[in-house]
Amino acid sequence: MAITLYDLPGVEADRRFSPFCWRTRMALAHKGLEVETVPWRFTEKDRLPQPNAGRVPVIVDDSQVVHDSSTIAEYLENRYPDRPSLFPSEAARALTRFIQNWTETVVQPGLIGFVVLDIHRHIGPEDQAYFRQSREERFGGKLEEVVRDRDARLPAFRETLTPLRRTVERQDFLGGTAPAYADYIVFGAFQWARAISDYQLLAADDPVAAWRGRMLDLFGGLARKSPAYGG
Ligand SMILES: N[C@@H](CCC(=O)N[C@@H](CS)C(=O)NCC(=O)O)C(=O)O
Repeated sequence: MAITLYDLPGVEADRRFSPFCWRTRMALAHKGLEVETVPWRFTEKDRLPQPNAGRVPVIVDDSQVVHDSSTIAEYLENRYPDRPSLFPSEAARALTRFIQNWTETVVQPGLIGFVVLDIHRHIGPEDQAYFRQSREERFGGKLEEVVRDRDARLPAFRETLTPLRRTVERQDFLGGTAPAYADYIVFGAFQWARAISDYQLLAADDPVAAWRGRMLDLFGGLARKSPAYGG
């Protein structure tokens, strides 16, 4: 039976943009597991299966409900040990935490400042007021103000990607010759931006863009085929 994934859509049900859900989506594909996705909007807290933390991803596998992308990755690894591994060694599993923390403290906070207004523009109208209010509280200002100087901030943002750039110009994936869960964590952030915004975050000749292209090609072009405004 297919695993059910609750996933965040834009105004169109098939535009999936959550960075955390993309981690799970890629992890399920890596394991070769069948998935049925359920579009879930920010304001539909009551529609999530229990237990949950009011956030997606949430998966249902048989009757087992698992939430939080990291917990889901661990669950899939333990439940399906004979499928391709998300963490090719114990060391990889430990080092993936560093990648996750870097993504969540540097990459994602950097990215949101470029795309937050586009998210507001492209989510369902029923979610717009909630999104604006919750994010303006978080940023302490209007979404329009948050993105206003984004062109000026772009060089500094690109500079923060140096550790990733210096890695993927020497090897195809963070996992080495093959992708691993660490790649899906970082890729989720870029796919988030790409799905919901046409803002060009990466220069065409950036090795990070080449790596992102390799990620887009995985699993028969799973992410590339998904609706996106970005290239
Ligand atoms: N730590 C969680 C974070 C999940 C998360 O923040 N998801 C966002 C979507 S990208 C969400 O559901 N937000 C609900 C809200 O803001 O109300 C994970 O790794 O799964």
